Amino acid sequence: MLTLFGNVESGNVHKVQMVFSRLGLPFRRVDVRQDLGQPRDARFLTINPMGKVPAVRFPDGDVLSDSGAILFYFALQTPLWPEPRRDQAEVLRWMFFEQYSHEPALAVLRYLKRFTPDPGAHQSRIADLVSKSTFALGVLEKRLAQAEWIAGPAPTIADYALYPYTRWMNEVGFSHDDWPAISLWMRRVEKLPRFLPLYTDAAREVIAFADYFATPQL
Ligand SMILES: N[C@@H](CCC(=O)N[C@@H](CS)C(=O)NCC(=O)O)C(=O)O
Repeated sequence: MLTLFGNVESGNVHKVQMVFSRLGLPFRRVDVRQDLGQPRDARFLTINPMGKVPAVRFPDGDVLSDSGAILFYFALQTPLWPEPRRDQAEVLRWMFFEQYSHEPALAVLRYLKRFTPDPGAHQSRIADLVSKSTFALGVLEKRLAQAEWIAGPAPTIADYALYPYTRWMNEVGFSHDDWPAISLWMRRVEKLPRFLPLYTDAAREVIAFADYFATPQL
């Protein structure tokens, strides 16, 4: 069985859970918690030397990390990855936007506001991230006012990549009501087959960090 390393508070991990759920792929999850510094724990660095979740371990021991690479790997030859070359480039264009302009603003803002003990100590950084998040949401709003799905006529992994941190905008001070096209798109995503809501788990089994590394199994 596949093993997913990560936790349910992470949007990058949730993207992978959503796609596994959509594709009906069974997996177990090893709970790797950022709040405990576990992605940088020496034991986890033997799994992903980049020190980040998500990572996926295949039954033969091979490990693939980074949400975009994982989504691509599993979406190939499914309807979530289009055939025409230009459409493939469009999916990548939005996934790169997510990783460079969207997630570094919205996810880091959420981290500072929700998971640091004193968000007040980060006020100027927070102000900068609010501005960058507003811009990124504006880009999405314009796109989704003209298109039903992020990267073309049908849902792709770009929609899954952009959903979690966009949906969590309300955790960092934005209101869904101010972004009507994004809100309609989120509802469309939520109606896709086997949609997995945020903070829920599609794993068959959840293994605690210490237990997994006491007796690592493939
Ligand atoms: N580009 C990576 C980013 C992954 C990432 O930033 N993961 C965070 C959790 S959402 C993490 O593991 N942070 C731990 C750390 O930086 O120590 C991806 O999309 O998978």
